[in-house]
Amino acid sequence: NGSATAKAKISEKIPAVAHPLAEKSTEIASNIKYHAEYSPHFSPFKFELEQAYYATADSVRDRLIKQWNETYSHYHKVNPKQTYYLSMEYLQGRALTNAVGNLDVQDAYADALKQLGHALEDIVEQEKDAALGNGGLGRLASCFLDSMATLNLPAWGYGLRYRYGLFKQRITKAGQEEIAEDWLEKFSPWEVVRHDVVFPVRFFGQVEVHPTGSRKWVGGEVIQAVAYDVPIPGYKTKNTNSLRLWEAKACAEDFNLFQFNDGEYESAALLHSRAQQICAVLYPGDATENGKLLRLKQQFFLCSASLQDIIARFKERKGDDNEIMWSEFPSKVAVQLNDTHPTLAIPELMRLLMDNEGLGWDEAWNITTSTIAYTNHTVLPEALEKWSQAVMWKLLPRHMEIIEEIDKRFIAMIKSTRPDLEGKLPGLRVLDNNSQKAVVRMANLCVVSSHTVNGVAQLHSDILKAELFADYVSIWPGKFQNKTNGITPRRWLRFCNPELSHIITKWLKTDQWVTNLDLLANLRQFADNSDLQSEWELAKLASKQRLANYIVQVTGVSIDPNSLFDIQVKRIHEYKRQLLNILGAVYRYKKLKEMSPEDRKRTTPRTIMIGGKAFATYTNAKRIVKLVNDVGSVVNNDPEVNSCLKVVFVPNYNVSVAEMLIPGSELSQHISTAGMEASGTSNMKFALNGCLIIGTLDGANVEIREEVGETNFFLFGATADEVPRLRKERENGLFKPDPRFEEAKQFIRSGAFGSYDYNPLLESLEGNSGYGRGDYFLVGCDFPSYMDAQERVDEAYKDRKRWIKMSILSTAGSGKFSSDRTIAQYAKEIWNINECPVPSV
Ligand code: B1N
Repeated sequence: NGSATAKAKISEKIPAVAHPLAEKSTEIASNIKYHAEYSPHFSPFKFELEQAYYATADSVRDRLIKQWNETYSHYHKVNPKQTYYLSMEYLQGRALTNAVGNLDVQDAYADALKQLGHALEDIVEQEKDAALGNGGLGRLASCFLDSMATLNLPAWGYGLRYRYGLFKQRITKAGQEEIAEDWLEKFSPWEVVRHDVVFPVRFFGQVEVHPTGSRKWVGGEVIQAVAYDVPIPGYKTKNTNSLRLWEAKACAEDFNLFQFNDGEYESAALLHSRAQQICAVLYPGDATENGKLLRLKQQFFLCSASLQDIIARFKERKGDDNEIMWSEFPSKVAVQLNDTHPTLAIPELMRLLMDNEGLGWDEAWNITTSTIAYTNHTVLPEALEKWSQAVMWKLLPRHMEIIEEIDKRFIAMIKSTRPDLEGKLPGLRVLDNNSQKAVVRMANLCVVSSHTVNGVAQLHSDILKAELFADYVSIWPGKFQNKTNGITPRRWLRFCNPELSHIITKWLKTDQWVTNLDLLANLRQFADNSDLQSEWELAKLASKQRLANYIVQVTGVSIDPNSLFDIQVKRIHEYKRQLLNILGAVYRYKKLKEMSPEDRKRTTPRTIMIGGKAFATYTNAKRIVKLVNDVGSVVNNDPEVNSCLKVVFVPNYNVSVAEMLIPGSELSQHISTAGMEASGTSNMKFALNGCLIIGTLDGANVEIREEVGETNFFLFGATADEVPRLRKERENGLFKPDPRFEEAKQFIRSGAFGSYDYNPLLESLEGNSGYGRGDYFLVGCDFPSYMDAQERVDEAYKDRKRWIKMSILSTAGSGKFSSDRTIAQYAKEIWNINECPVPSV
């Protein structure tokens, strides 16, 4: 890049006098320049893209810190009830665009950077994604933080500061390769270490019983949790909340100088290296668990540090009479568990209240159960966490005592109040001593100990109530709720799709939709207006062009912006059925090959893009990645079909890639086996950006279809209540595969896409029994209706006006899926908290 050196000098005309909260672009430019010169991260006076990014981020951070401190003091003064969201995952993505957008200084910063020889679009690209999560569950947590701040809610996130986030995916001839993602390689300008916020967290050890009968956990190893805070600005509001990420550290005393001087370097620093392991990597599973001690340590580390911090804050904010009123704890604190991963918060809160604060069981139990609420995110049996009791006794002996007591009291309660359920106790208990390995069932512990349990879409919550938690519902009918997921309209429309945003604002004559997404419904009245339609089409085309440029840059495949852009991006999992998609593509390719050139010209040209990461040890998922790439290599290099079909695997799908793909999409696939995807959230992002959905009646698809209208949704496939019968029928050999399905599989087997052995993958769709075999996910059953729906898509796309209208109606129907709506419901119906806006003085 020849102009880089020309840009590399900081404009000499601009003085480095910094007003940290400058409003005018020239002052902002001098502020950025100040940071470039005086911040110690780089040699001074070098001002290439990277230095410019860090200097810009530092300048933006100054603004955030001011609001952030004001927010903390305001909450401290008002002392409202506050929510603490506990999550092992946050998928924050990049922060710069979001920060300048929420602060409403985007134009001023763009202008300032221009004066300094840079474009804001290039600067934001310098930032590495903070990928401290795996997929939907982690991204949901990040959308929730954005909405909590925007709604001025006193609500924070707690998580872990993983050194390495989700792996980077590289595609080679062999398929997916995982590379460690060093997001902190240089440093993150968005985090502030709080050297004064440090809590000890113990592992192992034993329980000491005092003559008074009180119990205390002692011995073992103690590791320090240090707070790193990330500011979470709300959109056009002063409220700036915190995401507090814990990092593990050993004490200086733990370093054994004697051993070190004896040359035993490794053992001298044993505890230091153990501490480092705790936050070294994000657990790379999504919906699967493998019982690793380190994962359990991570979970406890998050829970213990966060609860000690919460209790310390509660004590600090005690009333004038200086007395700590523990009974008031639940009216000051709400704790939300993001799935069962932070379940240990339950016994840890009990332990802290009883052993440290001297409360009795009943009082501690009342406080705990009125403080904690639990969100379930999956019904997949392999994702329901179970921890070995033996491992737990070793690592957390005091917590196991408490869990045993919870289990014992639950049994007693059932026996005395619900004798009819006694026969079901083995399945309802927290402890499972029946199976070969005695385990703790974390979901059961959560249900028994929470005041509220919720699912993440209506269908999912209904399934929880009817199946997984049915007997608990009969015990506590009022405990179970639904909170349909949502996404933040800031990141997922306003900032990632400025073209469409401007059109919406123009036609609605207001930009209020950014914080009141229901206003999008007013677009319906213009859906037939040809002016809006042509503006809409142009905006889509611009995003498609941008996406096409990106695709050729990362894959070398050039795609045609006039073809139908069809996208499926999500973690690779058999239940999400990327196989159904690629088998459909294979069949389409085969038919195109068989057609006459004239017939081929009459087809709807398509670009099928598939992206997502496979869990490193999930063999079939990795085979799917390989298959998509192999199909792409053949199809994209076949001159006969080249103008009608492309198949692209989009590498390294992450938040930033999503921000590029979603605005450029026209059709997206949400095609999981009904009943298996708890909600899905990318479906909402696509619909919001005017992308039509081809999908099953699963998760939030059901509600999206209701909102956008059934004529604007390409529905196919079995429903959740048909699935058990269809599986049975397969087992009994009653399933007759569609000839198109057989043809697609046979084509792969014929070696049309190379010599890799796809038999094991294809066999998972055949046979008639067993999990993972016998087509458990019903790809074969749904194939014909899927292909029919795809034909309806091709037909619909030929009528551009009709398609654009459907696209407008899709956006217009997406208002419900704002995470602002979701969070407002949590605040009112679960947390019982109120907004606490920071006054603008
Ligand atoms: O949570 C999302 C939902 O939209 C998705 O449908 C759901 O699949 C996802 C173990 C999970 N459920 N369970 C997980 C993540 C990590 C892990 O180690 C399970 N992720 C979901 C948001 O509600």
